[in-house]
Amino acid sequence: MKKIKKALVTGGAGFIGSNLVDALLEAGVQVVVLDNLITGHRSNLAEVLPKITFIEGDIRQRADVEDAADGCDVIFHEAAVVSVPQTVEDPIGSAAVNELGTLTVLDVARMQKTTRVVLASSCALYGDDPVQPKHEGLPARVQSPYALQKLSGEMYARLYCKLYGLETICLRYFNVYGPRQDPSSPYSGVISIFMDHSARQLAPKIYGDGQQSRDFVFVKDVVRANILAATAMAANGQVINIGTGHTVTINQLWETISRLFEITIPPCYESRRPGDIRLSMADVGKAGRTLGFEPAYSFEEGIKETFEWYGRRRNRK
Ligand code: UD2
Repeated sequence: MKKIKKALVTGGAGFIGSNLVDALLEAGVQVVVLDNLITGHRSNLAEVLPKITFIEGDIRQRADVEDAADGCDVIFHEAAVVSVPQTVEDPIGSAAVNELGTLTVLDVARMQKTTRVVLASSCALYGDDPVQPKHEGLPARVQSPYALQKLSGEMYARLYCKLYGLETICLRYFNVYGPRQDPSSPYSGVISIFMDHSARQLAPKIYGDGQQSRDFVFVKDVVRANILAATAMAANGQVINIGTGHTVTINQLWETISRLFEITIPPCYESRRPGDIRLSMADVGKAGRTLGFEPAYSFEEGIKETFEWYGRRRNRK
């Protein structure tokens, strides 16, 4: 595939989407953002607004997607209801976004002859499969509406690839963290919550014994994987894990973050979250083979950059 000329980022005012917008602009790509600003923030785009086309609209509205996708050769589909518990509370409302919204994006891409769609999927599909590391050949073990909705998006993507020749790639993100992750909800990513609590000198809650571990992948690596997925020939029609292949326990995470903030606050241990997964680690072999992707950020480097961003954010307030 040739260089990207014009790209649409759905959810471009969100955490991952806005980081992707920055990288696309740096690469000289013309960028359109479609975001309904329900969980995204205009402030995430403050510095780039004059350089992009921003459309406040919704992926559930076909006309909004048509308007935004006009003339784009690539669509990065990041817009979603991203909270697993929120999809448990509202399976129908979240399906309208995560399933029908995704289908609308794919269908508009088909009609407008967009070359390629890169979709954000999730390691949630693996559920509590005990196999480690998780590889793409494992069957889906759906434990939440969120996982089912992401699986449906993947299946539609593959179908559109086969039926209509639309190039599609699904990236299964592991636990993404970094600048602009919003810590404001109890279901926010654990790193954003721990950063926020440390900055305010508050004890964090650790659910369970803290020995559960996650494959934390830095947002700038996820962005790079997206750009590779948009351009790599071998990626068409594939589902690919995006993680690091390494894990960190939640106890280690708090130790690392509290050391950076130079605080010694013991965490409050609470009961394990229902359905919480014990160990989640990505097999990143396929990402290497098909995208030439390897994470550039070690956990320490990513955490340090995230820490610096939360510090700057606090000073701005
Ligand atoms: C992540 C994704 C989710 C889905 C899922 C797939 C995020 C924010 N969520 O959920 O979208 O893809 O993976 O399985 O990336 N924890 C604490 N204290 C806190 C918050 C969390 O101990 O204040 C623990 C939590 O119980 C869990 C771990 O930290 O064991 C990670 O929690 P999370 O909410 O960041 O992400 P996860 O893996 O539940």
